[in-house]
Amino acid sequence: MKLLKIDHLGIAVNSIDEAKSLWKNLGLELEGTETVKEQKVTTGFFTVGESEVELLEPVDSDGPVAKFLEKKGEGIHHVAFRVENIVEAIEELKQNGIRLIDEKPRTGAGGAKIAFLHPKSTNGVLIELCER
Ligand code: CMX
Repeated sequence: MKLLKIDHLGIAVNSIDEAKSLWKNLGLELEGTETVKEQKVTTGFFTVGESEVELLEPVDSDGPVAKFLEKKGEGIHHVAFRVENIVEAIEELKQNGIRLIDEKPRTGAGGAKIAFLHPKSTNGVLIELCER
């Protein structure tokens, strides 16, 4: 497997509505929001060159982003890398002993196939693999 590019940076925020004005001042327009029920989050995307910034606002107090905000406050939540074939990538990482959160891809925002690696096996950074 090979990481192809940074697909997006996920940033946890309390409110996309409040956070979007910063990104407007940085020259970016919010392209729309989408609630991903399974992840208990609403996402808002901004395109930056060939990558994106994804704001993450919790919709439920027991979801992963709500827990992150409670523990660490607003900030970078995950880095997502594009891969060509996520099923093959997961299999290869498993064989190499990398701890995975998802052993099968899930559907994320925009219909992407996504899978997370556990931050305990990735130098403390939550990594998402993403196939579009
Ligand atoms: N980045 C880095 N470390 C993180 C983290 C993050 N985003 N979230 C949690 N951690 C760390 C915690 O600090 C904690 O470390 P310590 O034990 O040293 O304190 C450890 O991971 C366990 O954290 P926790 O608060 O007890 O939380 P959980 O174990 O319940 O869950 C995690 C952590 C990463 C397994 C969970 O958040 C998860 O499954 N994440 C994947 C799904 C997700 O994040 N979805 C939201 C985005 C969806 C999208 O982009 O569409």
